[in-house]
Amino acid sequence: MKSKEMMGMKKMRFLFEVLVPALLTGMLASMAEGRTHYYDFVLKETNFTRLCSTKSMTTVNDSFPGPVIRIHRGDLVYVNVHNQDDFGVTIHWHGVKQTRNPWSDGPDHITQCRIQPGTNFTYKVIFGEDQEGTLWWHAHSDWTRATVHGAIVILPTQGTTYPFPKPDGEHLLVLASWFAGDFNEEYEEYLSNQTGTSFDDIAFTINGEPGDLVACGGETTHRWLVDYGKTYLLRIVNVVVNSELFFAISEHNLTIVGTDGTYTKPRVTSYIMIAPGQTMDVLITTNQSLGHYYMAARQFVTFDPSITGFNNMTATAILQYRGNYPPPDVPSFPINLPLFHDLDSGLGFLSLLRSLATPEHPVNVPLNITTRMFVTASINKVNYTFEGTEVSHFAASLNNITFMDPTSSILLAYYRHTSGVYTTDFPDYPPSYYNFTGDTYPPPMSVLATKVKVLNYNESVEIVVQWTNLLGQGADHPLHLHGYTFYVVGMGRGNFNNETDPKGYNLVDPPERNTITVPKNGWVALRFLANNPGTYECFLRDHFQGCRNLFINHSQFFFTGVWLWHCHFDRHLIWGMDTAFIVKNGETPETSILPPPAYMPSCAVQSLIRLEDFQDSVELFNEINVN
Ligand SMILES: *[C@@H]1O[C@H](CO)[C@@H](O)[C@H](O)[C@H]1NC(C)=O
Ligand SMILES: *[C@@H]1O[C@H](CO)[C@@H](O)[C@H](O)[C@H]1NC(C)=O
Ligand SMILES: *[C@@H]1O[C@H](CO)[C@@H](O)[C@H](O)[C@H]1NC(C)=O
Ligand SMILES: *[C@@H]1O[C@H](CO)[C@@H](O)[C@H](O)[C@H]1NC(C)=O
Ligand SMILES: *[C@@H]1O[C@H](CO)[C@@H](O)[C@H](O)[C@H]1NC(C)=O
Ligand SMILES: *[C@@H]1O[C@H](CO)[C@@H](O)[C@H](O)[C@H]1NC(C)=O
Ligand SMILES: *[C@@H]1O[C@H](CO)[C@@H](O)[C@H](O)[C@H]1NC(C)=O
Ligand SMILES: *[C@@H]1O[C@H](CO)[C@@H](O)[C@H](O)[C@H]1NC(C)=O
Ligand SMILES: *[C@@H]1O[C@H](CO)[C@@H](O)[C@H](O)[C@H]1NC(C)=O
Ligand SMILES: *[C@@H]1O[C@H](CO)[C@@H](O)[C@H](O)[C@H]1NC(C)=O
Ligand SMILES: *[C@@H]1O[C@H](CO)[C@@H](O)[C@H](O)[C@H]1NC(C)=O
Ligand SMILES: *[C@H]1O[C@H](CO)[C@@H](O)[C@H](O)[C@H]1NC(C)=O
Ligand SMILES: [Cu+2]
Repeated sequence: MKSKEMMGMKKMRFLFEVLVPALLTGMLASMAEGRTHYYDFVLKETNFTRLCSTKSMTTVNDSFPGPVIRIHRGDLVYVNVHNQDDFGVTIHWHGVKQTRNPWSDGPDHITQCRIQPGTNFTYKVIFGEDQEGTLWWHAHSDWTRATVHGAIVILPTQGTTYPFPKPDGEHLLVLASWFAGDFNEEYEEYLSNQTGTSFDDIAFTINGEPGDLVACGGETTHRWLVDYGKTYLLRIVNVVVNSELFFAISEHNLTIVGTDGTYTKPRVTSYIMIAPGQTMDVLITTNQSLGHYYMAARQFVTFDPSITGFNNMTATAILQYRGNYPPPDVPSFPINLPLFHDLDSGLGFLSLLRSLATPEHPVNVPLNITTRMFVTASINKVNYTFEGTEVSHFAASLNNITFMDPTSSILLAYYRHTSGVYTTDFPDYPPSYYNFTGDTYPPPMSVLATKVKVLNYNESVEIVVQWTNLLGQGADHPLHLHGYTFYVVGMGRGNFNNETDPKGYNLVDPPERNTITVPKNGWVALRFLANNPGTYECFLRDHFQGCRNLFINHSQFFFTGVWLWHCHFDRHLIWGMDTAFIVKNGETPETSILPPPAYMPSCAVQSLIRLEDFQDSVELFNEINVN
């Protein structure tokens, strides 16, 4: 019997149980979480003409650089990646913290298998609450990132503003590599060459164009039109594959206000040094005579050029004032752009930066360190047996461990002949201490292994990374950490002294980065709080063994992310200068990894795996991740 009363009660209950909470969460969500954006990325081959020749290359939506993701702080992003190319790819959201969500972090075979040709996969891109400024996205499989990349702009939360006077306009510059031939062919060739000297960027580009100073460059040089008497926010991203760059604008100083999606104290400089993986937000005031001014980028070379050679090409774009004036024959060139081998300008620039450290943009430097690591970063050699013959090969290492990765490593051939299983004993200290920056050193042979480091939730971590001169061949190493930003509390030349150097740490306003250069002949000290869980466990319907074994031998499994830590020179990455952090879950659901998405790309070539079919796996996943 339906009485009026009951109907009324039902209505009330509906109101209170459904509508009111829905309204409330709706309101809260719109206040706290911002908007949700959906992007479609279509990955396919397109012809591009540069340096007098045409080649086909893979880009997103036919654009080089690719589309910009433009959001406000606190927004959520979904990117549906449609792979219409003929090889598999993954996409990484560089610098995005992906809070509790390593599922969408992207590195090939570390957090996912590739999105296979003809399939699509949707990434959920979760930014850290405090991230604001400029980041970027790129492919994270092979070296496809050379052409598959784009910027991410994070504007202040709706209703708030920048920690500096609102700029009159803004502009984006993506500094990239240009390779001569077919990318994949070159990569294969590189893998097969035992020296690894054959494959490097042959030119650099600014917003896709190498500029006036190269053959066939002039017509399409990137131009930025500005008005006199304004202040612009310029967002600069270095997506180059194997080089750090100096960048300057003729007769215009740059005021640095942000790096890697965080704000810095304003610093006036006539040039910047920017490593692959880094972003920099700078203000420029257009108060010079009406005219054309070059914006120029050239390589900062820290390796021995007699061994590897180097790309001495300078990429240019033009800053052009609007107005009526006779155009100059040639724009003026930035005389402050440092020369290729200027180590002092490189290191000097790094020590310039400070966090903003205001109540709105605070620093939270861990002070009570619970995990300490001292890690050497080296170029060295490894020997392994390939088809019965002992082969000696260039490699790179962290604490003398050359990370074996089943796909991106040059050691693939070796790997296929072993049953590698990852172990959690990545060493906290190097096996021996010597004069790291000296001219004599121990045998430059590292150990091939897949070792990762385990951190408990909320551990306060300090890592000092020491550059070494093994083989007499070290360059800078721009190390990038996934899932986190860290504070750069110290940096110096020579060997790190663990008694005196910590006394000089900046624990007040150290810069916050996701990528930092370990300087040639020097060291760098980093700190972060391990509060973003990422576990490395793989699981199969009825198997649970080491992931590496599974990867090689089985097609149907999935695993979630550890946070990769690696050199952002891809040449060093494929030589094994990487490891990963497992960060365990905290004790509550809010401090644990998010549940897996409904689909992940399958490691079998054909298709996606429907994770929901693996009920027992999900249970296993939950079990594994309790601690
Ligand atoms: C990329 O191209 C697809 C297909 O043309 C389009 O639907 C999509 O909106 C484009 N994405 C971006 C970010 O421009
Ligand atoms: C790309 O250029 C090559 C020659 O360089 C040509 O054979 C091919 O048809 C072009 N492809 C497209 C899609 O235009
Ligand atoms: C693939 O794209 C379609 C729409 O284009 C979407 O409905 C589907 O969810 C996508 N699949 C995955 C796994 O992201
Ligand atoms: C750039 O800054 C330096 C140091 O502050 C100053 O001496 C110089 O005049 C500035 N140049 C321009 C073009 O503003
Ligand atoms: C141009 O602006 C910069 C930054 O505000 C300032 O330091 C400089 O003195 C100005 N130069 C001229 C010529 O007005
Ligand atoms: C760049 O290097 C090439 C080859 O070593 C050399 O011929 C050329 O003069 C160099 N150019 C500049 C600007 O240094
Ligand atoms: C530092 O951390 C350790 C381990 O978590 C704890 O026992 C100690 O009380 C902490 N010290 C301070 C000063 O917070
Ligand atoms: C490594 O292999 C080379 C030959 O490729 C050999 O000369 C050298 O002695 C080997 N080193 C070690 C430590 O096995
Ligand atoms: C380490 O080697 C460098 C370069 O040869 C030298 O200048 C320095 O004095 C050495 N340090 C020590 C402690 O021997
Ligand atoms: C690295 O390990 C190898 C093999 O154990 C050893 O021969 C070598 O001396 C170690 N290198 C350093 C720098 O400790
Ligand atoms: C400090 O450095 C010395 C070598 O300079 C090393 O022997 C010692 O183990 C280090 N101590 C710690 C706590 O890392
Ligand atoms: C690298 O190896 C390829 C063969 O795979 C060869 O054609 C090429 O000349 C080699 N390049 C160098 C620089 O050794
Ligand atoms: Cu490196």
